[in-house]
Amino acid sequence: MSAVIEPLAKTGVAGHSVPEVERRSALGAREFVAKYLRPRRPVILTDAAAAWPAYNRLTPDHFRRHHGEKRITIEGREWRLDELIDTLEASTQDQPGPYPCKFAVVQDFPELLPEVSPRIAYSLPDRQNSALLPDQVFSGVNNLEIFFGGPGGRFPYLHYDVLHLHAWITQLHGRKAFTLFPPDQKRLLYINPDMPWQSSIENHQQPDYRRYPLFKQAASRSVVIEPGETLFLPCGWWHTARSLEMTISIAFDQLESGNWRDFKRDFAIEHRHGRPALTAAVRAWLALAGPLLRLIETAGGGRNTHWKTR
Ligand SMILES: O=C(O)CCC(=O)C(=O)O
Ligand SMILES: [Fe+2]
Repeated sequence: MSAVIEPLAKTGVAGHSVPEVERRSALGAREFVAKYLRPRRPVILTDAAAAWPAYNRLTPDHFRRHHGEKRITIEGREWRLDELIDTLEASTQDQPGPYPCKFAVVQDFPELLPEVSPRIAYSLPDRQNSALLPDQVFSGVNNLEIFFGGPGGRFPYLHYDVLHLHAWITQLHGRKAFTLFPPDQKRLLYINPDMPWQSSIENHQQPDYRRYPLFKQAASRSVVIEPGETLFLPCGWWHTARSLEMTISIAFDQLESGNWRDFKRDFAIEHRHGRPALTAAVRAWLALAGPLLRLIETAGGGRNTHWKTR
């Protein structure tokens, strides 16, 4: 059965509509920065991951044959990867398999690192890899993940990526639909007060609009990412995803000068219930590190094409 794809754009209150997400190939680095990164405009890059050995090559069969014995725990149940892929392939839109099924590549699937290297050049610089920033700042952020999904698999909540990081998602296999809400739609998204980067709307892909009348007015745009394509999702863009068929995706985040200020604010919010002295010390350090990092980047630094493995 082919998947039903919802209308591409949902116009919001007062006719607000979200512009189409462009698909670009062979995009120049400067044009990427000027047209998409700085204005915080999403874009689909058709060839950003073309240098990866994995590009258009890693199929479910490949994982079944070469990594079938790998173990993964999803919602308390342990699976072998070959068994999980069989289950996902046999699932349907009406009876979806478990989702999300994901591994932290560096920690749990390091043999995949060469397959998804080098890091996509457009996603550099990345301050997550800077020796100036303690790893603890990024606790809870998985900086490189692989997702497996079957038809109908839905991401559980609407969100923007934690700490206002930019999100990058590359489809290794199969098509995935993303629904995107611009940052200014936040007031219509029923933000979870405890986790301000998440929406509290239940069953958000088919919500009960009587419970969430404002959500009905939110403007959004749906895009389908094809195998080999990469979605760049700027910080603060709310999103959710749905697997249209058997899919394998790679996801990671980026911190650079453009989202630094929002990152610092979200960091303070994230740690508001933590140890006050420690949080204050880290914030003071971040205030110093920002200008230093900018100097380093202006001189061409901070562009490590290796994934952060420490
Ligand atoms: O690919 C997906 O299901 C969405 C992933 C995502 O948005 C995330 O992990 O932050
Ligand atoms: Fe996300």
